[in-house]
Amino acid sequence: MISRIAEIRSEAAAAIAAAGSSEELEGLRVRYLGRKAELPGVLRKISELPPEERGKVGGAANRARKELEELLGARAESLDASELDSKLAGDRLDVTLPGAPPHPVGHAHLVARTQRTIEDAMVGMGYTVAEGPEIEHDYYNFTALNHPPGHPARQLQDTFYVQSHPEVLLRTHTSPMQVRAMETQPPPIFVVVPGKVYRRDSDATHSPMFHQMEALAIAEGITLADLKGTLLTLARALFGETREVRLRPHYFPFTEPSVEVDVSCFQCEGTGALPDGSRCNICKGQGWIEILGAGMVDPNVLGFVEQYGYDAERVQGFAYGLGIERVAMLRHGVPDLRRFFDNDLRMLEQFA
Ligand code: 2U9
Repeated sequence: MISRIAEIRSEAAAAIAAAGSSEELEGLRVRYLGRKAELPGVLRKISELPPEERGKVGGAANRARKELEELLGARAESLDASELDSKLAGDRLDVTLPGAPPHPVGHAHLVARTQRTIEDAMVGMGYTVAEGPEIEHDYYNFTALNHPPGHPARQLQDTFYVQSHPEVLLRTHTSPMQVRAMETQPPPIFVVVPGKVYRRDSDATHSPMFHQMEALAIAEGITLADLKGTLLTLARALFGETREVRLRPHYFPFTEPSVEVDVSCFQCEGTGALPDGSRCNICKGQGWIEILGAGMVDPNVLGFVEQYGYDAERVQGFAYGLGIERVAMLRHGVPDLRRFFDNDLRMLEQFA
């Protein structure tokens, strides 16, 4: 019996040492120390042995069981550790790998892209970008911009009023934000204001809501030549490096003198004719395309912000305003402004 116990012990010890996985080890535990195993059976039947053998056999079987338990425990520990190591090695995450490129979820609307192109050109000339409220007070939209109550030019920018508060309206231009900017920042000021504006207008080139970009530059010694140089830089950023600009006299209530600004046609290079001799369809044979309105800020307008440091005797400047949709239509050959707001994917996806 003693020699059988020694046999079981050495056979089990060899098997435990050779076990390649914790699963295999658990099988060995059941096989050598489980309820139906031989060694526990010997221990259970000690009482059936002759009294003089009980001590020896019992002692040997107990020692063998304890030893196997210890071997199983130690082997389990080392198998667990190496299994964890190989799991970690297999799971390794290389944080230096480039990320999976995100699926394209869409793209900016053509109006937003045109707005950003203009912003980039203006920021390149030192301007900051400011946005302001679309619901405005009559004072900022009209009065402070030289349209006193009853002024006929108010009718040119007929808009949407709040019935219970007739002095509250949807802004007709982004100019009110320029007035607000001057109230918070003394000269010199160089700011562009993009955003939605509202007018009671609707056809292929007018929409009740459209986007404007307006610029304001006020400092000592600013002249019409600075305005023309700024517009030339902007026109070239939008329509190509070989563009020229020309100014034509015009009228706006908030600028004096005021001008309408044309850019030389980017299709016919200002000739008005196409290579086959036919009339250029973009500029209608004129060689020039009207793109915006501008002027030197009327000293009267500066009078409304005099208390914020704008002394019309000391500082002067220019402003311009343009319709972003109009620029986008010209640059991309879109024939009807309303197409920007139909949300028709066949139209929008052409500009991905
Ligand atoms: C301040 C003073 C003057 C902004 C200006 C224009 C000329 C202009 C129109 C072009 C087409 C609006 O989008 S449009 O309908 N704008 O012609 N806007 S000067 O003048 C300002 C702005 C702010 C304080």
